[in-house]
Amino acid sequence: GEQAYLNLCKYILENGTKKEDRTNTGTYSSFGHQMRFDLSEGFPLLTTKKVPFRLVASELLWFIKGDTNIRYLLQNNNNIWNEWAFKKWVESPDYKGPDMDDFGNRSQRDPEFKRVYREQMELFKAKILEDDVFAEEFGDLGSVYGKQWRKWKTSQEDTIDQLKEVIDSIRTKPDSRRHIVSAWNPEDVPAMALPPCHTLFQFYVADGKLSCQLYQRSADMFLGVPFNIASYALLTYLIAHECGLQAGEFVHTLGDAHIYSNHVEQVETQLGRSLRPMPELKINRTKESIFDFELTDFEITDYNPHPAIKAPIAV
Ligand code: THF
Repeated sequence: GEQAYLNLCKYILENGTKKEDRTNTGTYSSFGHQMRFDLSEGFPLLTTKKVPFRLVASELLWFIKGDTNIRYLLQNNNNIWNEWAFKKWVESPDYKGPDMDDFGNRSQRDPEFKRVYREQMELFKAKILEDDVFAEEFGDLGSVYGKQWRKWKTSQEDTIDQLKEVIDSIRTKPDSRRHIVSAWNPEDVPAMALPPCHTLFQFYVADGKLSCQLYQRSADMFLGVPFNIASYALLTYLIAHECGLQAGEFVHTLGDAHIYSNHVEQVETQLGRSLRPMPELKINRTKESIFDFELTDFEITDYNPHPAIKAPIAV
């Protein structure tokens, strides 16, 4: 549960190796860890800081739809993937605005640059929302989760709907050891801005309960992981609902588990807080298929977390 998350953060701060990374932010890093969350005890939304469930849910619905364009996220006031699309835009020959090279790091060091960056980002967001042609070209993140889950490209010019197939296999062959969805497509990886962090997940059915294990190759412990836990927990609840099962466990296995050097203070603040009772997830039981759910079909109740803690995202 949440204690396992806090213990791992503490472990990484105390024992992690200082390691440089792609984003030039610097991290404390440790390889190969596992956390378990019993979904029958409640919904694993962290209570030691406020995690915005609305953003977790709209991102998951975006994946489930097979959508890879940030327009849907922006329409739902969700900004968590903006930097990736923005990066493609400012690196394209069509972009004629002020230089945005290395905007993630520079906006943290230079307040004047941050102002210009924010301005450009607002213009970009407005254009994605208003201009269909622009959105088509610059809002699309390419072969990210939605694509690999729903429209995996085969060598026969065909596509595979891994999500639909895994749900069918859970229903018809619950004992199978092949309930797997892979987001890692080696052919696509070299061309991707951000190869999938959630590499592969597997479902498991026993005693009428559905469990899920995720292998995450790279885990941003402070910003990403709380989202990832809630996201896969929600996915497991939804698939369990569709298959007439109870939710069992979410097992979270991590490769490179890291804390960015500019998140250390935030993590220390969080480690000083005490756990509160886990919230509950209510879902609209009149809907059956996970492909029919909308944001208004979910509700989190009894959630009384400690306040949110702000931190910059590494791009
Ligand atoms: N890049 C990095 N560096 N870390 C990641 O975890 C990550 N993701 C996704 C893609 N690239 C990544 C994006 N997921 C937030 C949370 C999850 C994200 C991106 C950003 C974030 O900033 N959360 C804030 C709230 C933001 C808000 O209110 O708008 C928070 O406090 O939780 C790996 O999945």
